Amino acid sequence: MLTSEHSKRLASTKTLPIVNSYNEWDTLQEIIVGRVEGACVPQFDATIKANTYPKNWWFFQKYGGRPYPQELLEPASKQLNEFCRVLEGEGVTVRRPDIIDFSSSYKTPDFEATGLYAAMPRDILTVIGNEIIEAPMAWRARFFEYRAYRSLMKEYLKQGAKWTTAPKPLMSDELYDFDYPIETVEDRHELAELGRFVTTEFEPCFDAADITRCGRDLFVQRSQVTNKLGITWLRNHLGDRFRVHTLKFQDPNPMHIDATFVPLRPGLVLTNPDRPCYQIDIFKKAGWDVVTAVQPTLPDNWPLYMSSKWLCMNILILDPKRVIVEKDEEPMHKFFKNLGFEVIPVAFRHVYTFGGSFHCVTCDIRRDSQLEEYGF
Ligand code: DAV
Repeated sequence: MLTSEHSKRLASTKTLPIVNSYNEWDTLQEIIVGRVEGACVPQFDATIKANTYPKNWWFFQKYGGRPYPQELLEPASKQLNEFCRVLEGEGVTVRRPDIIDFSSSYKTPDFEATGLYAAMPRDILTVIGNEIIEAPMAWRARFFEYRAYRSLMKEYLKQGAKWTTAPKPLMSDELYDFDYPIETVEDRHELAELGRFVTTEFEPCFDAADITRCGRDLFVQRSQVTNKLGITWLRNHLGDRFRVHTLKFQDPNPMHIDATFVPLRPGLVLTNPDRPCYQIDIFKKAGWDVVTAVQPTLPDNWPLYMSSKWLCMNILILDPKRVIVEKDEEPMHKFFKNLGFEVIPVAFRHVYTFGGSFHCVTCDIRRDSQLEEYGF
């Protein structure tokens, strides 16, 4: 645990602004939970190929551009609703995006595509203090995803939030490496080591889920969907009040940091045993304890088209004592209890099939926190 010496209050807030969150662990008051209604399978292009495994390509080839099969949508929608009910029972205000038909096609001067979903608000939105930032995501299927959140954004704006949209990428062909070779995991390892990804540096792009927040210090990774220019935009935008650090992991296929590296509370970070962090000394020097996640329990035949079994790490922290963990990840329950957490189990595996778990499907709007620093 960190002592008060490591945790320095930088500002004090009496009444919390409507949008207010500086980290992943302070007491949660309001949250957006995504939805799968209207979801469309993305068309199979270079970016989808780079983030999925060959054994799943048939799914995108068969359904790309069409609504998700009903038999996948229904159980996921039920689990999301139950998750909302649990959050409300824990005293959290839950908001949902609008329902949009993501299968309608669109054409810009640079490309044509169909959409994806509003299931993963963590990918598109990040809250830093009282500012909510819409991320310039890299997938063409996500160009118009912001539309599902506009009702909420306008509402938060009227209640005093600072609302920012990062420069929208053109998503012209120059943003992508169409020759990115990805037939094998070895290819991917080699390319990731070289810092080569399916997105180029043509223009800034990032997914908000590649950022994790520890007060004044934000940690971001270069991934298949977040480029260096995107990180530069974020750093320049946030200015001197924040420090944006880039982390790199031994990961053949980085996309979103929240099943790789998860700060749990001041002085404690959860890491992925398959994806060691090259800069872990930043945390050790700051006096943080580093703990490694235990093995996931998801069966090999579970349909996971866009993510990995490490979704077991994609937990949601309600406050430094309470954490939501997937119901069947029993080794993780034990692990969190040993760390002093009360575990709230919620069944969520049908949502996994859409590519995320509790952290991915949410965007915390308000936590009872203020800007602090934690020893970095
Ligand atoms: O398996 O690392 C996790 C997050 C996807 N939104 C993975 C992906």
